[in-house]
Amino acid sequence: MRSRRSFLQSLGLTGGAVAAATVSRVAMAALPEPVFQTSPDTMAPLMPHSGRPYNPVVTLNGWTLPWRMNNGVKEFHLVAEPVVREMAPGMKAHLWGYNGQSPGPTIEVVEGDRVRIFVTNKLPEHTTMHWHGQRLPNGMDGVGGLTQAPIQPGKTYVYEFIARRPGTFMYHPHADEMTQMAMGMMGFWVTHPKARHPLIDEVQRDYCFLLNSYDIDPGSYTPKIMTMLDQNLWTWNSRMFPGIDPLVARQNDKVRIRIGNLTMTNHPIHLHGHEFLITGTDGGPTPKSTRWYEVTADVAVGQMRQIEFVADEEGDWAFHCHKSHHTMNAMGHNVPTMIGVDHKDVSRRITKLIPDYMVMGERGMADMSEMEMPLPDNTVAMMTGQGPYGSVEMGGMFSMVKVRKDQKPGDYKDPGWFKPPAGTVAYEWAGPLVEPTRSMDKSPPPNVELSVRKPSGHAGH
Ligand SMILES: [Cu+2]
Repeated sequence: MRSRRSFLQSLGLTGGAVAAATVSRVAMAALPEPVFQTSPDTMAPLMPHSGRPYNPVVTLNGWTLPWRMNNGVKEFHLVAEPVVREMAPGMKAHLWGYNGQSPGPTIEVVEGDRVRIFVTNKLPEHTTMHWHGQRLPNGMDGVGGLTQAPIQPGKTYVYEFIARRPGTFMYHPHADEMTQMAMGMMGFWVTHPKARHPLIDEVQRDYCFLLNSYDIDPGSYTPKIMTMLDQNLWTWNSRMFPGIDPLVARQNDKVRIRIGNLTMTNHPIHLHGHEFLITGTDGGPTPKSTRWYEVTADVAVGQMRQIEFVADEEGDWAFHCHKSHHTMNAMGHNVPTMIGVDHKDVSRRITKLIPDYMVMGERGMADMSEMEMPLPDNTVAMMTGQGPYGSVEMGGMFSMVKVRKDQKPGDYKDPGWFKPPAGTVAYEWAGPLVEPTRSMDKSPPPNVELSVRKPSGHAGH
């Protein structure tokens, strides 16, 4: 993770250039210069330099789009274009996104802001932009054919509306949606409250990310867009474990995590070690009377959930989708279950023909993460990620909430592995083992034989 300073340097925005008010009047009449990002790192929060103040969010493995003020209007420039996204070290995907990345940059505004967004289409086909969850004039809703003509390649459209409701939203195309969302076109939108809000608490850490999924064969780069449910890559902001940064907190920080789902299935997002409240959806803050504690929040397709908790337990707490197939990277489907199958004899015979033949899965699949099996180019092992005690055997939608006493306020750097106090880690029993006692051992059951009645009516033998 890089500092905000190096982020701005990389954007050429340090010094006076960051003060958008200095842009000349001629430039004001032109399109705002689009800002691009090439790094998949989590960027430090973008402190507002103009307009109403707010506490910015941190986009997991992402960034917030800078804006300029133009006569009191907040102006952004999104460019829809093909991008290369590193999904994890060792794997790059050829996606479609915005301003150099998939997902596109997060847009942060304040309740009551008048917002003008320029959308330039550099894709080979038409697109539109839908502002999911927003109250806006019907003609700004971005549904191709229904509320506007599609944006043809090379053209720029202007969307303008007032951000009326504070909350957690997203943006995505509403034109050839199946293709464009399967290719990674989406982004996050946060509207901050303009004043203290009875249902929106102040937090010290405010994270956001989108759930997305892809079907990219190992060794290839472009998603198979026709896949409906059997995607092989389950990602947060187009990143998969071990490529997803940890969510870092100082002990006793109040933490908010905003999650939106643009995949084709639901994701029960589970946090270890803490209970949280669901404080908001894309419909806005939830009434207090509807909140109860959970450790898993199911985020259905097209939904957003905003969870909040006090990070009062130190440690490296797993944070992941609870569908166990979604915490894995690309794997072969249609693999038979081999647990309990003795393939010694058959493998001896196969090895005579194929010397490199490997027996897999007869003790479960954990061996997969230990095997140094050669992988094809451009893929990531199915179960991987080294922890302090060995392989974490995870992939896909998995990360950690790292809570530390000595994490500085506003410091989002990965603090490394948790060093637990002595005597607080599960350990191996070193004493004698006892034979298991079962109630049936004392009085063996009578010798029961199954009497099978065949359909013909005759008793079987
Ligand atoms: Cu999932």
